[in-house]
Amino acid sequence: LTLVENGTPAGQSALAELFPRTGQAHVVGFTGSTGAGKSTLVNKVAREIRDRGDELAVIAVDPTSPFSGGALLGDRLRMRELVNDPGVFIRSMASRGHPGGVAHATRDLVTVLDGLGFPVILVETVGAGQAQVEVAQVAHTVVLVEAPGMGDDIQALKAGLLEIADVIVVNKADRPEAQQTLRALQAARLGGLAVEDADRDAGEASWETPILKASALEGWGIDALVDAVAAHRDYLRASPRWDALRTRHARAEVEAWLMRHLRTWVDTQLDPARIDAAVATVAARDCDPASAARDLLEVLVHHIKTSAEQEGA
Ligand SMILES: Nc1nc2c(ncn2[C@@H]2O[C@H](COP(=O)(O)OP(=O)(O)O)[C@@H](O)[C@H]2O)c(=O)[nH]1
Ligand SMILES: [Mg+2]
Repeated sequence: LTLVENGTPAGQSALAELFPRTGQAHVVGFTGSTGAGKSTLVNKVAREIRDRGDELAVIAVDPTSPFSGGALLGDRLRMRELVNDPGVFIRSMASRGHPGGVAHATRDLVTVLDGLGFPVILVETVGAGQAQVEVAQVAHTVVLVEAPGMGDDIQALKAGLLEIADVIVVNKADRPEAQQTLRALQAARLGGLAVEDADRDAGEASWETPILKASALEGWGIDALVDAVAAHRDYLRASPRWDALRTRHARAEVEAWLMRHLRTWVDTQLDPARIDAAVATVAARDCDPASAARDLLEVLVHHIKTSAEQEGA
């Protein structure tokens, strides 16, 4: 996993070897703001899935920001109930410093765990920015975790998270303010925001995103949440959506790798002196940046072409 996460050649060949065995796992992403209770909830959900008899893996992406340096340890502590269970595999992952970005690294870890035969993989995203939305590129089922008292305008509305949510859960429902959050979310759904049927074929059953209540702290509502996640998986599998998701995920993966290979080419095949020279012409206003970059690209393509010809000769 470390070799894969760091994008090493050994990791890449492991991925290639495992890939044919993947595509079986149900990948469930948990997204939502920091502090909503994702880690606590994922822990309880993992416990419940285990109690129902499935083995599972958990990937927790934690902020590496110096302002929240304790997060990794905190999440590990919360996971404590699970770590002694050999049927559960838990992997914490840094949210920064991956060659292809955090979404890419997450997907690669999912590939490994899927290839190793875990039937369920839970992914907890870092609760900020783009990473919250990107989980939809790897998960079959996206659980949006909301919590009361995080401002009465629903944060997720702004972040575009309601559109990607397959299941919404208002966590911390032990607090009375949860009722208000629930109503706000229901109103947003009535507005049509969370009903996923835009690209649905006529006659195909639609999925109405359920809005649930739970208290991860007190341990209730978990059962219904796991039921909803399983129902969504069954819905996907019974419709062409499972295959459509597979294609969508495959496209995202191929595109991500394409960009990554390009990046590697730029880093290894372009003479840094040439880049410096291009930068100098742009700084001196002798050339505009887009044209300078296009010229470099032509040099790169030419270089790759000639080295391929040399190899062929
Ligand atoms: N009252 C209440 N607090 C909770 C609940 N779930 C989590 N918390 C608390 O909320 C804080 C943040 O939880 P955490 O799981 O780290 O949130 P994350 O940042 O989304 O992973 C912790 O202090 C938890 O104990 C809940 O259901 N009710
Ligand atoms: Mg967390």
